Amino acid sequence: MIIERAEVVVTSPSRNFVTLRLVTDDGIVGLGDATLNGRELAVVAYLRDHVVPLLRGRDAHRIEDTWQFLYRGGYWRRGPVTMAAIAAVDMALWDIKARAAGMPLYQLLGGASREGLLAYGHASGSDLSELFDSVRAHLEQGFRAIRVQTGVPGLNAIYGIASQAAAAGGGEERYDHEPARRGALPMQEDWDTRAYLRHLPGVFEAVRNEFGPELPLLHDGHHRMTPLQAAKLGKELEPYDLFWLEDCTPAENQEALRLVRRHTTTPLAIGEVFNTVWDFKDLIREQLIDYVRGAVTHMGGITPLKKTMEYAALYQIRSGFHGPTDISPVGMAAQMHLGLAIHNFGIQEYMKHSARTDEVFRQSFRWRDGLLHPGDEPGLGVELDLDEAGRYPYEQAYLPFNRLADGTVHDW
Ligand code: KDG
Ligand code: MG
Repeated sequence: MIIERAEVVVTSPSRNFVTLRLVTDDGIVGLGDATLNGRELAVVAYLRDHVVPLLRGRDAHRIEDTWQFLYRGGYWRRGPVTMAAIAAVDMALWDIKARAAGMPLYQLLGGASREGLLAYGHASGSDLSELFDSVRAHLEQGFRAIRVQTGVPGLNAIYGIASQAAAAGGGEERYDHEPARRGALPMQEDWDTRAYLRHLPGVFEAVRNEFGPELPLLHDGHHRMTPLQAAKLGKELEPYDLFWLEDCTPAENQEALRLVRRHTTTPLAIGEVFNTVWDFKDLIREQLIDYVRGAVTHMGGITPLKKTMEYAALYQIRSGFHGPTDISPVGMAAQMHLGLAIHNFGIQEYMKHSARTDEVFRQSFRWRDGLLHPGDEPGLGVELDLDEAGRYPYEQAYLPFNRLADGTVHDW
């Protein structure tokens, strides 16, 4: 089975998505997600100029060989642009192989290890009453695990608060609180870690008092604390029994997690900006994390993320694949199949895509009783409607950035 055609489709139904579409000589179509939020066109160029010409004429069945060829053959390894491009090829080839076999992909990955995937949703509010409403709304939608983010007194706009992002969207269709805003320049947000640290433990105390001890609660620190600050927060959150504290420190300095670990038993999740197993290697071996946050789309595809999870399984470390709306329906489907198949699945982040996105990408996944299931259509279970996709051309969009009160740029 030969790859006859390869094309890169850019579409922006509510937000930008980059999709690789491979067609084989017997007419099977495979899809791969290559979306890199805020830097989408760099991956488009990488794919169009450097990868598509290498794919035509290759045997579509040789997934491992093609992955190694693109990774090692490029000489310049790793990095988000390269790995998102390779991820799209890998996903599309798994899609093709599973369609050719007439099976949903999870069957080829070993079959289902569970009925469905526990998923967490994003509750947020600028104050406690808004936050409680948001938690209740998520419970009504069936979520059995909830991420909690709140506004911080004195800060106007911070990561993860839906109402602020919706307001900043200027009345455009709201598709959850996607932070990348359309426009020629990024938005500025503000930050003060001491104010955040004073505020957050009280928020979790209030949420526990209101919603009880059972509900799994998560929180994203979004790379903004120093190691000592993260250690202090982890310790102070212990009474509220978090499912995880995510990205407590910037991921580049992995030694920071040794210090955090020495001071707290709050479980740690990290790695949404990681690109390869090498980024996770030491953290896994030293048991400095509890959850692997990699996304199929940014880790080079299903092939390497499956290997990473097999390595993590040796240390009882589980998956928590990154699943915001910037992972396209194709990328989400790929990680749902993987999550269903592996033994050490932990939880799946799930932000619903917009109705417009769902018209462009027709999907077969199910959402029932707080569990996701990728469905039983052959392949990934996603069809890309090219006519619909063509109605939404690319629009420039940037993620925001942070400044402290004195004007210093800070991690966002
Ligand atoms: O593109 C950036 C988003 O993917 C990121 O801000 C979302 O941190 C995130 C999360 O945990 O979903
Ligand atoms: Mg995150």
